Amino acid sequence: MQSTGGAAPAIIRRSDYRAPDWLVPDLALDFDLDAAHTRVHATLSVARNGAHGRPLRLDGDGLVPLLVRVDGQELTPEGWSMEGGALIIPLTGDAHSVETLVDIAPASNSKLMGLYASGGLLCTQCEAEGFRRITFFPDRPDVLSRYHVRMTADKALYPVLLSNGDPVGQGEGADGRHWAEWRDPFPKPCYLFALVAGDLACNADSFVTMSGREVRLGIWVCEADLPRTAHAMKALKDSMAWDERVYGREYDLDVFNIVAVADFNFGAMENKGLNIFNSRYILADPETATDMDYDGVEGVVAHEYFHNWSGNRVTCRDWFQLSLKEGFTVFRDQNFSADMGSHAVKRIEDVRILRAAQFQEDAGPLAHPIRPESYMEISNFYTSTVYNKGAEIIRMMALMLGPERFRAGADLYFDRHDGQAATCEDFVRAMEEGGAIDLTQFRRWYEQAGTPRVAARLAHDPVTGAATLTLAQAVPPTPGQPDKQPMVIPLRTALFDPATGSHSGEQLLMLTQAEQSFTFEGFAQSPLLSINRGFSSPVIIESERSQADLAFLSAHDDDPFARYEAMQQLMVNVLVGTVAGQPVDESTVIAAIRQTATNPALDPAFIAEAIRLPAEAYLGDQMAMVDPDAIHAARDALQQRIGVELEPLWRDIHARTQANGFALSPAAKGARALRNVALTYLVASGAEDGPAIAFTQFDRADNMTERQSALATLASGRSNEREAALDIFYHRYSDDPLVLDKWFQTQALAFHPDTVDLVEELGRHKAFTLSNPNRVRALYGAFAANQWAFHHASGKGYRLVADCIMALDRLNPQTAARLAPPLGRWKRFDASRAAMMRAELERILAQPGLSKDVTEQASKSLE
Ligand code: 0A1
Ligand code: ZN
Repeated sequence: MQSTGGAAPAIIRRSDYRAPDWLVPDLALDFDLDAAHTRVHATLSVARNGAHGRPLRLDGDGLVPLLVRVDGQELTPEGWSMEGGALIIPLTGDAHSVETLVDIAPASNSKLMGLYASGGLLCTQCEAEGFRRITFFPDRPDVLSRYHVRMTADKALYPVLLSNGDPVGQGEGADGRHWAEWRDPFPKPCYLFALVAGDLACNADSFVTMSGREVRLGIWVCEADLPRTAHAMKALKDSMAWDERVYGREYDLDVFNIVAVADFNFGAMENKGLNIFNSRYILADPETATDMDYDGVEGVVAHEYFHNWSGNRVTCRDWFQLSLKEGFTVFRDQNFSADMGSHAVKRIEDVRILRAAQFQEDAGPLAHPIRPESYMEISNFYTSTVYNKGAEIIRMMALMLGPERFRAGADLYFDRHDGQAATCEDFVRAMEEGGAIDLTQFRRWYEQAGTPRVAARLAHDPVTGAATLTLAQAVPPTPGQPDKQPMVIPLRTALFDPATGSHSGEQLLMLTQAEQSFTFEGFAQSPLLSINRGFSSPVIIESERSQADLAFLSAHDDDPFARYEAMQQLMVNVLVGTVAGQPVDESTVIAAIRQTATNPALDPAFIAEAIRLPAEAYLGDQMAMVDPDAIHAARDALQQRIGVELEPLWRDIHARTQANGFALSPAAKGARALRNVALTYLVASGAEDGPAIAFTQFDRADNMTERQSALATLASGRSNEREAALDIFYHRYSDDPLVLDKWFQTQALAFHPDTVDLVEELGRHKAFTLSNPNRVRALYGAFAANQWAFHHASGKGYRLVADCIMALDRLNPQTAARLAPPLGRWKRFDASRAAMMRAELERILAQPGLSKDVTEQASKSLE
């Protein structure tokens, strides 16, 4: 356990970066694998980096050196020392061979960092600082080594032995053991090291690269899961082709392997040539995976594959540069998924995620720039800010440069820094030089946290026909950053002339000052403002547009995102008005929904996004003080009203979108999405046959998308069908962990007055376990995102999540820490709730032996 021993954990600062004292050009690792005791013999060729007299310092976490040798000579205990967990060896020359031997215990590694057991497999997770739990090494991303790995293991238990790079040998040993050797010719930081040993079956395929090399592809899973790997394999091949076509980047080894494991802290990991995945992002078939799951598989397979260039060939100098690889790679996977499906719908989904996770983070105590200045525990910085806001920053550069110049910048970046550990600054400079642009002021996006707010005011002069748009930006204060400088905010903008119902061309307005005005000529009547089209900048736009104007844009804007946004804003205005006790006009919203839902020119997938009510948490974000009960009541009432007023439409859509057989085409997915929204409204209408219709959909569905959404609809109600469906679902899928996660998650997300008690009960269910991160997230992660239930006035929701964090911290601090942020939003709630949330954070911090992961999140959350 990472006990803090009472002392405050050390703070690591970006400004303290120093080049490594020693480099390790070559590393040989010899693993004698066994779940209870694995011996790791490491041979490092070390080279002094520059003229200095400092000793070799090898990071270690929980390791005991059983042997230390320098140039073949065993050192006596006086020849080395330990400092914290690190091994310190004074060395006289400039180059030496250093050997260490340690004994580790994968089976009792519950943190899932380093070498651990999952099911019958042995596998590794090294990013960010897990390699030091395997062997003594300078565990930092700017030390790049060529790896030669040998593994020996029991052949019956572990018939398959995989590591990075290409296989170079294998053979039989004594006592039923066998061995394999792998060599990775590309120097890499140790966070990209991986090995897997186990009884795995392979979906084998191949890909011919643009230069004509054949790459052997393997997706390794347990035998029974093989039929569920086809979608991941297709995604991998599509990604390989896409990176060649769009970025000119080719795969570089003869082998590319992916392994799926059940117990994993994050989504997946881009280890060189051996990606290791959370099984939820590999396995998919119509019976067990929703359309969202299929898209998740495609996106994450692509993300990890794209890291081969943006992350592996060019890696990060230090962990403050994390967004260098993550922001860029998210941007790349978002564009890939858009190209594979619908650009409009993908953009809407990505913005929904950004607003739900990143805007909340940026508005709270854990706000940080995409390139943080300091941390206690780097695992806490795999955040939506680093990933999703990081992607938005790259997207803005791509927009300002245009496709050709952006590609020139990317080419320069990859070519110039291939084989190096680079910085965000290196990336920006490559864009400046390759794309011929000055990004001096734009760099503030790397430095300043907080979501900028842009107030937009349009004034019209009927005499001259001029319309003047005044934009004023403000970046709110965030922890450690009270005062902010103006950002560069590119805003795709169009002005609709009410006389013609159209605009005369979109413009890219560059807002660079605190306040700026732009004038447009030729409007007899005051135009309508369509701004931040395509969500061109990650900002909040504040513009006073009437419901009538929004309704017009929701029906006529030719930018699909702006059209969606107009529709959402219409709904937000009604709901926020209702919560504030103001008189509201629901009829405009209902008419706009009818118009959108019946427009034959629109993609059903887009319609489904546009007509769905905004989430309760998003509504909370629009208010200075969140009243979860009032928000729930208002949203519920509007949903019912829409259900009642348009009931025939919902019945019609629900019947019309019934498919004859399952397909994964965009059209079929769109139809299912729309069908599920129609079902939600139909049941919300209170129609007597609503629950029966939902139950029939649940029962007859030939795919998980329809089955789960019918279950979710029933779970938020009080019908007899509710209990029946939950029971049937549980028994049908009790052997499938990924589907059982859905059973927990659906109940934790339900809009039901008893959700908090139900979650407490589910925490004691025999299928619940703290040892599987997916299960924990399915229950407690989902629950904490259910605003109405989590913020139950009794404070019980806070206690449940705090109890879970404290219990989980003893096993898996990384996953425990990721549950803490919802408790840190106390400033946005009434005094009673805020006090209870703070009390839970204090209770967590008082727990003896708390990890630095949870200590950092909980202590910052109290500030
Ligand atoms: N680099 C991975 C994310 C990742 C980070 C840490 C992990 O350790 C628990 C695992 C995965 C990615 O961006 O996909
Ligand atoms: Zn990544």
